[in-house]
Amino acid sequence: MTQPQTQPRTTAARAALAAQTIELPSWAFGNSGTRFKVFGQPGVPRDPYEKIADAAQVHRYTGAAPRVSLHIPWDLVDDFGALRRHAEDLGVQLGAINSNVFQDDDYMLGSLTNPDPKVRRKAVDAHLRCLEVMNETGSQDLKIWLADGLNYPGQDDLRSRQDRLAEGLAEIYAALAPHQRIILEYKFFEPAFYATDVPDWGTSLLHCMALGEQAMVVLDTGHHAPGTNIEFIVAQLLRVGRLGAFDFNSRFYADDDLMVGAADPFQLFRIMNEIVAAGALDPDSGVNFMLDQCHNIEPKIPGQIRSVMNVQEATAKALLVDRDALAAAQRSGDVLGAHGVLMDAYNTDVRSLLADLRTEQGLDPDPMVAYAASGYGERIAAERVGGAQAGWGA
Ligand code: AOS
Ligand code: ZN
Ligand code: ZN
Repeated sequence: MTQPQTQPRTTAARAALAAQTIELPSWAFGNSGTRFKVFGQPGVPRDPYEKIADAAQVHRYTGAAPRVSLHIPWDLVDDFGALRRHAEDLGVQLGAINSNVFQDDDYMLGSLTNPDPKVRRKAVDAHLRCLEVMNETGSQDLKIWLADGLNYPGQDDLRSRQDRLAEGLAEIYAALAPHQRIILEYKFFEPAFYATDVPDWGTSLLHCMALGEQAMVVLDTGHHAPGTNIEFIVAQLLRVGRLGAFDFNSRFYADDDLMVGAADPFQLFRIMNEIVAAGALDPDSGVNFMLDQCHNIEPKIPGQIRSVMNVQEATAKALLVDRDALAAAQRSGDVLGAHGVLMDAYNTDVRSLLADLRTEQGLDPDPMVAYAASGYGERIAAERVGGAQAGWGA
């Protein structure tokens, strides 16, 4: 329902949406798949330079995706300064650096938690190398996701692994520059199936608190048991100032990494509602809104454009919540009234608001149509032969 008193809220929403940024994953642009099959697509990038060029297309048509996360070593190049300049020439910046300590045979029994001190040394060194890369790329966030865990009870000592993890993280943390952060991701299962070493937000938070102010939790929306109330975790981490970033995606069963907002747009709205309510949408709030997705069967650049739009739509609805009416209804114990305020915002069609905003920003109101009309997809399909795999199923 559009009423005259919604006008100031709409104006404020437009300003907040204009300032919102979403970081893209370099691995979304490479070929990906499941353990059953990786489907190659025509025109996929052959190197990190081409991944950045594709990411820049997403920014070009949405105006909301000015950073690209890298994965080391998937995105290793000889000269990160040159990669940074390449990104800047295309109007984007290099974002979080993701460490990869899960693809060497040495890491079969874990990386920072491995019982063998030599392997732990190698894992810490891999992170120190990531910090060197960050100094060249200008990145602020070192994102750590560990595949560490156990498949069988008794396989290793649960508590000793936490001690080793704390020790490794502390050495990496000590090497951070003052403007840099460790952002520690949790995942409740996979690839380990009995016990994961950082399985939940509590474990991540405990390690971050032991490390210091520059360590924050990453919340990957796909990394929870079915039915988990993710917005509660968001609210809780915001309360203590430790929500460092999101890895946005959708899951139907497990860590499916499908497009954000596809499986449960209402959940995404509820998450963004907590963000808006806490003032954490502000670019200075320290929350990095990232995508962590792969596009196995759909075209990748449009898949990323659609995802950015999905985040924008959920954010717009969260910004339209009538906070005064909600607070009043909550105070007076008006259960259905309070719920109704939230649902009114969720049920608002925000597509024309976002289209108008894009026009105001000099963009095409429909990024999907504009990208399709640009001919970029056909051009890369013709020019690029032998595109690279994303690196892993992501
Ligand atoms: C793995 O499941 C995590 O979501 C990681 O954040 C991420 O997908 C990986 O580092 C990308 O390869
Ligand atoms: Zn993730
Ligand atoms: Zn994941």
